[in-house]
Amino acid sequence: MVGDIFDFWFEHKYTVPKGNIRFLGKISQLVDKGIKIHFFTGNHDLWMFDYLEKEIGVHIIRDPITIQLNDKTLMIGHGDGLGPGDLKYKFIKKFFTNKFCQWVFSKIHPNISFFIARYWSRKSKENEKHGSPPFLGEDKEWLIQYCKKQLILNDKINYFIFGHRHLPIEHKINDECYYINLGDWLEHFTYAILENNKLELIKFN
Ligand SMILES: [Mn+2]
Repeated sequence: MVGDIFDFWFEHKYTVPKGNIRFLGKISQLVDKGIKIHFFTGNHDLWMFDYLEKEIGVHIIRDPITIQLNDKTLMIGHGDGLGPGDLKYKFIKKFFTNKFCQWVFSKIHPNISFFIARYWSRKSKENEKHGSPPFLGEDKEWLIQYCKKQLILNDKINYFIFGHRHLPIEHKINDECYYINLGDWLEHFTYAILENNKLELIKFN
């Protein structure tokens, strides 16, 4: 799961956010069956600390990783703050991930801190809706720019898999390499499967 699973998530010492119970129950069920589940943190839920690892047994990953699956090399991540642009977010992320800032935030009464966070989350989503046309083209898609830069460092990567863009994308970078955006599960219902050494973007019916 490549991040932004929750609209906003924060763990206090003795409490976690209301809601999400059925989803967390389903995930627990899968983990109990022995299925390994990896949660990448997104910009909406980067405050998943160790609760979900301890309580449910998912594995939390905070930065993009490069792994080998079968014969393919994959780079997987959420995709926030990668590539050129988005300087405001890149700056704010330093505070979001700062331990002291997190401590201060945790001291605010949750009725207030969650109100602020949810208001902000809603606002950023509205901006995205107004501001983002379907596919901006190679030059303007920050994640494609990021993939191309990464390919210079490691030309073995076959698939770059990200979320964050909320748009299912299968974009060929070269004969050996694709950028895949998993889309979402609220509007597009898309996910990817790697089978027989081929990665496919699939729509859940
Ligand atoms: Mn995101």
